[in-house]
Amino acid sequence: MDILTLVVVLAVLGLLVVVGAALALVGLRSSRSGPVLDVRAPEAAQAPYAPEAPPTVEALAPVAGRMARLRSRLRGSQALGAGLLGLLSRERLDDAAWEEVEEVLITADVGVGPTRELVERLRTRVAGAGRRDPDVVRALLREELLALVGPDVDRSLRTATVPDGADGERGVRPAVVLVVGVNGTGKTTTVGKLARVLVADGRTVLLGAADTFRAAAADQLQTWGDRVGAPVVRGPEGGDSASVAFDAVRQGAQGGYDVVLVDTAGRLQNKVGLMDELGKVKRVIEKQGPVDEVLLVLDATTGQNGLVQARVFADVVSVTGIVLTKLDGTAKGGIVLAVQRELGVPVKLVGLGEGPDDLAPFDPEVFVDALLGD
Ligand SMILES: Nc1nc2c(ncn2[C@@H]2O[C@H](COP(=O)(O)OP(=O)(O)OP(=O)(O)O)[C@@H](O)[C@H]2O)c(=O)[nH]1
Ligand SMILES: [Mg+2]
Repeated sequence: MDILTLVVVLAVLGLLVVVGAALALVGLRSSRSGPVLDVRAPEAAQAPYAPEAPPTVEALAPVAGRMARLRSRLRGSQALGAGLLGLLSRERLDDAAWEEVEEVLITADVGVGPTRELVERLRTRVAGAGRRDPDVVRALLREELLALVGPDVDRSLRTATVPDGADGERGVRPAVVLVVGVNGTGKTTTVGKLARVLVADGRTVLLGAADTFRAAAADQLQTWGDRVGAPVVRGPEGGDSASVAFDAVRQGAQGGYDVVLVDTAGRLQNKVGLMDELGKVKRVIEKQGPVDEVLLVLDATTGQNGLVQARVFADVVSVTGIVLTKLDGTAKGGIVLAVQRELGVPVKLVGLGEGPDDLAPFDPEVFVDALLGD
């Protein structure tokens, strides 16, 4: 009898275990089946989202450390560092040797003024140092190059929203960035890359396609906007670029955006009509409030020619920062020194390639180390 009871109890327990396991399995399956079901019924699951689905915004590679890529991309830069160090480590450093140092620097687009200054200071310091082993010379050269680049200059981009002085009630207005430069320097690409960094930083960005010369120009900006999740304000092809810029800034303020980036048409600095038009673009925007940042985009591979452009643009729109693009395609990084000296305006960003993440905040130390082929 007792044994029979035990057998019955065991059988009941066994049954409970089996039923429990089966229930657990079914529960697990059904909880997993949620998303699967959604996928099988796209009409029901996706319909409400589809019309407003944001474009697929690409993930962003970290901005920090991007500048370090310059070392490998500043093609042939080692030649500058090695050339200078070779010269400076010579047994005899006579006038002829110093002239060669000057030549190397000028060939690297450092510019005559900054080169003279650098050589002057180096001569004094090398003479004072007494010994001239490569490490000492290298340290001196690094220090002097860095001093010339300006390690303490404020290179921050004014892209934070700004307290709206005109109407305290409204609180803040978007930061307005105007991007200018000659044809093909990389303006549109820079606007796209910059929008990408800002959006990844949690900022809302509106793009203004004030390059109304070609429909393709606005399309190119639109492609960037779609990639990064920033809407684009466009105008009719051949329309007035100042009014598109004005609209973009107005819509940026009305829509509560953090930043409005305005792309402009490439124009040669010697085309007076086009330069006047650029001045108008800026003045028209300023009817609503100040332009916080005017970025002049210069192609590093154009060397000293870039300086001529820089001067004229600075006269027309008072540039606040320089974006030096295509540094990946030149051995002549010295243009950084020359252009800053020329305009008294810092290089704030550098383009290191055509890819979406190839834009870096300019870092003087990393730059000098890249020049020296550290
Ligand atoms: N290697 C390299 N190419 C770049 C860089 N920045 C831009 N480019 C390329 O330069 C070309 C011109 O770039 P855009 O952004 O269209 O130049 P833009 O100044 O807007 O040209 P316009 O509107 O015609 O005046 C494109 O092929 C870009 O991919 C860079 O930092 N490195
Ligand atoms: Mg363009």
